[in-house]
Amino acid sequence: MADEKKVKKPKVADPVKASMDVGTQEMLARAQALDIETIFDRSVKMKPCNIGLQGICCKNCAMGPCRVPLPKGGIEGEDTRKGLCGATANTIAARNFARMVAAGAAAHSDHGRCVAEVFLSAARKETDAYKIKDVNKLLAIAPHLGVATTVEVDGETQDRNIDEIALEVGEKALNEWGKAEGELLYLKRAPELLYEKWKAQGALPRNIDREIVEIMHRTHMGVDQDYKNITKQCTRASLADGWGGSMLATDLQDVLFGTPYPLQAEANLGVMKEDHVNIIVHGHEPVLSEMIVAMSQKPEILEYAKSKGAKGIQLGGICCTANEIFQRHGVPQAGTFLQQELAIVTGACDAMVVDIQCVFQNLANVAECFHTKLITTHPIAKMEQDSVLHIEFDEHHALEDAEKIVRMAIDNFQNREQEVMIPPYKASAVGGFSVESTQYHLGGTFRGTYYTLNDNIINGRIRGVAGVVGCNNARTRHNEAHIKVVKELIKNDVIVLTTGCNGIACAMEGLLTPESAAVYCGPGLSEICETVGIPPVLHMGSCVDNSRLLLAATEVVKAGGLGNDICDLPLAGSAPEWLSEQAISIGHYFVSSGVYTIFGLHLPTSGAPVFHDYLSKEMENIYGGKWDLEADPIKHAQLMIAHIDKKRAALGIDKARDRVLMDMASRQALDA
Ligand code: XCC
Ligand code: SF4
Repeated sequence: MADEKKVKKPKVADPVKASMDVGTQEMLARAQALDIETIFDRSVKMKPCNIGLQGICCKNCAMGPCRVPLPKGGIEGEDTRKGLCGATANTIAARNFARMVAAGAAAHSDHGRCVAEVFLSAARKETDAYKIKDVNKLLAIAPHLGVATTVEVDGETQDRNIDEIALEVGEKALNEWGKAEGELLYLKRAPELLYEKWKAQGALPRNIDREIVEIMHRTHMGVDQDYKNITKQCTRASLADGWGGSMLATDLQDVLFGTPYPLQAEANLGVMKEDHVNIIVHGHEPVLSEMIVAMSQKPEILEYAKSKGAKGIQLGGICCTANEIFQRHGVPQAGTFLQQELAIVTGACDAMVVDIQCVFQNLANVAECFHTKLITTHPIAKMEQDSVLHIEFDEHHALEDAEKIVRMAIDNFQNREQEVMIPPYKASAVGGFSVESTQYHLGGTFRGTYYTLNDNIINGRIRGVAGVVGCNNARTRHNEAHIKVVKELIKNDVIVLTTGCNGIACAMEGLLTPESAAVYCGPGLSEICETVGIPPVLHMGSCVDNSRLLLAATEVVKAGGLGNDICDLPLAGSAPEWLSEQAISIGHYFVSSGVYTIFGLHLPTSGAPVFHDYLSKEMENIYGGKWDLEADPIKHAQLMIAHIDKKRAALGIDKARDRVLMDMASRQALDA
């Protein structure tokens, strides 16, 4: 018929190309069958802007956006590209990069501030919901904030009252965000040489907020137009994140909710249960999720769930909320960043509770296709869609808020309309490797230091240490680069410390189990894992917990025998599938702390080769760390290993490793 137009089928993603995870593929196929669009489909429909991707589009004033594309064959001779005001490609890319650092540092640090505020209410006893749980950790961090843990009474030294210490720690901590004078107190926790480098460069952060504000000022039209000077401010702001906002977040969370110790759980969408009320918590701040965990274990709440026909309540986490409650309570990880929509597509998600960061606005559209209640909880993170509920969470009535949310999920259990389809895949995972618990594991009860780890690095059983962290990115196959990079590293005897969505990806792949060592590791690392009983990939928490990696590296320096600074260590950092501005801030504080740091995909610096070279070559001469980029996961891991070997050679311990491998080979020959 004439008026019957041919309807073009919308372009959708190929599930197998979209993710390496079978459960994810199945859920994506289900979403497509139900005509529900997800991020995977949008990623094949919409191309990224190639100029923005290279970091060379400036929209910092109304005369722009000024775009300064890099010619295909690069630039020979003078680079004459300029914006209207004359800003060069280097200035434009550096300013954009700096604004990413500012946003990332702001996100982590504002999270930290929120925790500090809750901490202070707990110390002031204004809330019943939050208490000082880990007194040892409180006593351990107090001196770093200049808080005394003992008092003199009649010439005698006595232990100071815990409540008093907590109060002063809370006040001193909160002061770090906006104090008028001085420098961040935690900087002195770094190796002395590193601290001196920062000082000599004039890169010591003064307070957390100020460095972020200063980036916004400096990158305003017509202010800082020297990419090196802008980069220095990136260092200051990112250090205020890593050694400031993030580290305070980690520490205060540990004091309030407990320092993680190894425990076991499961990971992937298969942790959801058809006959249970499923509550998915997603976002970052454990302030909320801790209360939901506590509430969902209460006998009267479980009774209520049963009265509605459910067998119980199943919690699951997405993104860093998953990491937080996994490392402290063994709550299963339902999935990474890219699986958030798919948790709803199971049809079994009775409530998804979100707070801040990494939450897709499209969750609202997906939730509308099911019975799922989508609940925002944070005053700074709402959604425009009418279907989204907002239950504002406040530490002064936290338990009441959590109860309201959990009861709402339970009430919703009977409203499931669509057929439930939970992909039956999950893996077992061991997590909870804080700096403190790793110390215990590696050193034993009596030693309790990193000496044993150093020893095994020196004798070559462990070739080096890698921090592999960060997000998923819909522009690349879900989890594939994460897993390939990590497997290549452990195969080469490099022990991996993981956080963020990489941690969840590794959990889903079964790499967080001690048993995986025998399957995937080289002989040296496999031997260590077997002897100590640890997985080859140690889960150290969420994005803010990258601060644990900084402190672990510092402990290794202190334990001796591997140089005097973080940059001397056979250590490398990686974010194979990065996406967020937070990742740029993390990358930059790792680099500024002396770590060789490599990202996958692309970096928003490629359009300004001189600025890119400054980050990836010259920065090494200042702090000993540098940026690098490699999209191919195997080459990416090999670059990390090459850096580790370079450091081993500089330390004069490369020979030891040759011997170890020969020993292993001859032993295997004997066995055969
Ligand atoms: Fe977000 Fe922290 Fe990235 Fe995952 S990893 S996508 S920031 S949840 Ni930090
Ligand atoms: Fe263009 Fe300069 Fe304005 Fe940026 S600041 S948009 S380069 S005129």
